[in-house]
Amino acid sequence: MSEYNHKAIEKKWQEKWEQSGIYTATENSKKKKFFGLIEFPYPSGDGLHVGHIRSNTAMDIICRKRRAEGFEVLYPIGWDAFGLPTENYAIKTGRNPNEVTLENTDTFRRQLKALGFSFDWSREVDTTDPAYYKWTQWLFLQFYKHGLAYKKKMAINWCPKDLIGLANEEVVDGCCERCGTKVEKREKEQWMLAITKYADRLDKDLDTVDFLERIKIQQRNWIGRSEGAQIRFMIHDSRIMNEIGEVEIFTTRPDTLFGATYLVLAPEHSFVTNNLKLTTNKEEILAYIKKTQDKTEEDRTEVSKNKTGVELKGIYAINPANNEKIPVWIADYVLPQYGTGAIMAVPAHDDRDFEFAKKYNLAIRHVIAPLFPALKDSRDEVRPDKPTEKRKTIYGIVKHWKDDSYLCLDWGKLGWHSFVIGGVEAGEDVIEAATREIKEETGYQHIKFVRKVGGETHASFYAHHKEVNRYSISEAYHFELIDGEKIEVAEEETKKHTAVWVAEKDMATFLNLSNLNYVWEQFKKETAYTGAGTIINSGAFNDIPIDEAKKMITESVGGKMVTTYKLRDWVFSRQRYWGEPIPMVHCEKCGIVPVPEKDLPVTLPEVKNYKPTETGESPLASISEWVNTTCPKCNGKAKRETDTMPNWAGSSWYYLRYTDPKNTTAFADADKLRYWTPVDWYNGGMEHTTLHLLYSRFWHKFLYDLKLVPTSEPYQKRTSHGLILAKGGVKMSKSIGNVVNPDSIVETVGADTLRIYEMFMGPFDQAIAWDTDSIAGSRRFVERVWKLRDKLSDNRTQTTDPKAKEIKILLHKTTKKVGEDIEAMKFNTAISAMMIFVSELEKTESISKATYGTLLQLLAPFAPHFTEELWEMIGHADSIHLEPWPTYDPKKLVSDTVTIAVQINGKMRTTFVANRSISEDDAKKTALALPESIKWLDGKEPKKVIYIVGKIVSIVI
Ligand code: ANZ
Ligand code: ZN
Repeated sequence: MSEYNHKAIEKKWQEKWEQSGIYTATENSKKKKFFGLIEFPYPSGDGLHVGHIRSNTAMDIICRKRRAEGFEVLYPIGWDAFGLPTENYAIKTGRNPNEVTLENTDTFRRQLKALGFSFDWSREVDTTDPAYYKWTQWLFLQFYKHGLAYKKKMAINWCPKDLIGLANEEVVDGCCERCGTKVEKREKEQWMLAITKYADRLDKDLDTVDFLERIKIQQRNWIGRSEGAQIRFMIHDSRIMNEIGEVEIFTTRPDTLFGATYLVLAPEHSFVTNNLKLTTNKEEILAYIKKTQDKTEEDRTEVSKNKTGVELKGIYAINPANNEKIPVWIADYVLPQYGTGAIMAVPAHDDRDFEFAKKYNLAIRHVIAPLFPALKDSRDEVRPDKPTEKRKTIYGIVKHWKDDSYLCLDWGKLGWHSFVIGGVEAGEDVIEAATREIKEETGYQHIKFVRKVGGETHASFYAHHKEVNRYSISEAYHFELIDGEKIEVAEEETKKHTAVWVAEKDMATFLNLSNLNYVWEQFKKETAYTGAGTIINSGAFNDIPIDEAKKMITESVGGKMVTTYKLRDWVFSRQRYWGEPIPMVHCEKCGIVPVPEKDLPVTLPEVKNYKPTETGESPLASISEWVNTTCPKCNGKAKRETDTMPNWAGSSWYYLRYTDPKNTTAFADADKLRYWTPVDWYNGGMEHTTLHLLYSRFWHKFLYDLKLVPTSEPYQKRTSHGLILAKGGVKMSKSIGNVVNPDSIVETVGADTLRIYEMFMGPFDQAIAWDTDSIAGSRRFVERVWKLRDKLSDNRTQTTDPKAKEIKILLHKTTKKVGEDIEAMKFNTAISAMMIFVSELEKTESISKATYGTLLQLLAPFAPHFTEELWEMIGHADSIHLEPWPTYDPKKLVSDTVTIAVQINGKMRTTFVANRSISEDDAKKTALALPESIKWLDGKEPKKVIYIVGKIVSIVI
């Protein structure tokens, strides 16, 4: 037998495949198409990462299976090559980034080819190639022409030491990534893309695609669609009491309007600047506004951050629901760009407002009561056939005079464990009533009121002792006993319940009704109640279901229901050299003029050296031969736009270019787009499922509206892989020195082994740590498959082998499992199924060529080289990768034999193999005749023999 020589085999087949072009996709095909996509790599100077291989192999497996299933498959590759690391490296070394990029892509190409991916290399694209970015610029012009690209003053991150504008990813904890200096904000005119115009469709159309649920959730969170109301509050001057204006707020909870006890405006809100003169604490307000400017949005919205604010003294607002005067504040936790930049604060039902109100001692009014219905199927479940009684009750949380324990009630056979509970009669003072109840129910005499605890809670349940349904409206009060003086409790009380002392630490487990547990939590630490419930303290709107009340309350005060989005328009400018130049010129006479389409591409100037400017402009601004141009409209003096596009530009449409990468008259031909799009399956990292996915969906929808692409969504299906981490579960990074170099692994064990290892290392969607030692296991598996060839026989001898039948069944099972697992991206379990199959084959005398061939076919997508070699060795002329995918017969999945266990006196002693249809009689007879049974019976008759069909014969001696 010949030795397995991975180097020779992999080289041989990579060359053959390239010559024969078996992976070249064609759109002239009559076949159904399949477009498989992976995120094209950024060709960094570090070369290919083992993480790239994980994603690429997965999609390679899927694409190879699709080819075998008869699809015309497009599996393309390219380079997302604009980017900061290359630019920074180029600046440092004084080289042109173009040159650096070409070097890097050469390395990536060589490495990817060595792994045997079935890419159609004839369709390679490179975002930095002028023939490519001509179309990125053309697409930008379409946005501009349709009013979706516009200029706006925006704050950029500015490093005052390096004198350079920083991309968000270069700002780490508010400091410049390179020098650690605190980053400042600078206002600059930026190009924007109006993605918000598509917010609604970007959200809704997620319903039409097959994306993993967690990906849809990320997209939706980023878009941040929120339904709410805009409501106007009138503002008055406190001294002369007259109206001075109004502020409109945005809320998702108009149902809580009666609980709005103050207003909060973003410090940047125009009302503040316009009315400063009316306030009596102008200095304080101005100082606070100034402080806000240094804060990032993350700082401002971080839940754990201490909330700060300043009251606008001298003015107040009117709550339109109840006409109460309420104070007006500014606070940085209210953001200027979201909603209307102003809120009504409802501290009882919003966490941030609650924290703020506690800190500044502002009023808290409860307008939603949590409702606790007794659980379905519980003893206390509400009985529809019984009447319901509404009852006001109070909970007395009664503390011991010196210990940390509380006086509670044990309701005996009713099963309840509660605080001291009592009813309140109409008109009765609640504290008096509570004090009376405590005395009556527990006998203690000296009671001191401490405080009220939280708001109302409501509960509905069946009261067995009264045979009615109760709807209880409860308030909780904290009391303390002054001393232990006590009288005897009346029998009518002790019959119902007994008073018990419960240590503080045991309270949570003692109380066994959810409403009481909630009250106990509130007693220990009061919080806002943000959930659903019953509307209270809201005049005519009490008891109306929340969803109805939202609309009714909004309308009653002249507000309107609106939908808002967190999504903002996309800042599309970068002050960088290494990006697509934005194809615009600034003319002294005509203003902003787009570069005519016929003059595209606007190419980057070929300069040896460039540096960031000190003014925050792009390095292009100081290359005067390039900047100075003529106006396309009036031919007068003009200057080129020096901002370039962000990294996301080229990747927003690259998948479209793959369908027609060499087209010089359009970004892609309409017929080709019609054949290939949408992408059928797109796999990529979770880190790209928010922005890149959203941006490209936005571009695609825009092109769809222009009738330039045939579908409204670019990707039919989107999945994600887990990251590969270094040993120990930490990130691979050059600075730690734990980066795994794929080249050396391919060299020593081969691409096939590396591919199998990466697919076998763990569940595909989960992060996993690299383990060099385990690669040996994958290599051994490859060698075992290689060795099996020694057992090949012709088919005739095979059929007489008794094990052959079992092998046949297992082959059908394995075929089914591998096929299904590939579709579910469970590559690791597909491989283990093949490993089990190989172990079984190793136990047989001989293997048929057909069985071996099928095994090779199942394994070929995972390990394309050596399976191809073996396929050829066993006499096939055509490539294994073009063979039809193996099928299985569902009828053959079950074995017609079973293994039956034999128990003697309850202990498993032996087994036997029998036909599945064996009769009870025969099963018993066979079991009794086994040597093991004869030994145990020792000549005696068994007392009892029981047969459990297909499983056990149990013999009792
Ligand atoms: C009153 C209220 C009562 C609120 C309540 C919540 C709970 P989402 O769901 O994220 O859209 N809000 C509105 N504009 C804001 C801004 N510019 N900056 C900070 N917060 C703002 O959040 C909407 C809620 O966030 C709004 O509903 C408002 O607080 C707050 F029991 O209004 B709510
Ligand atoms: Zn002009």
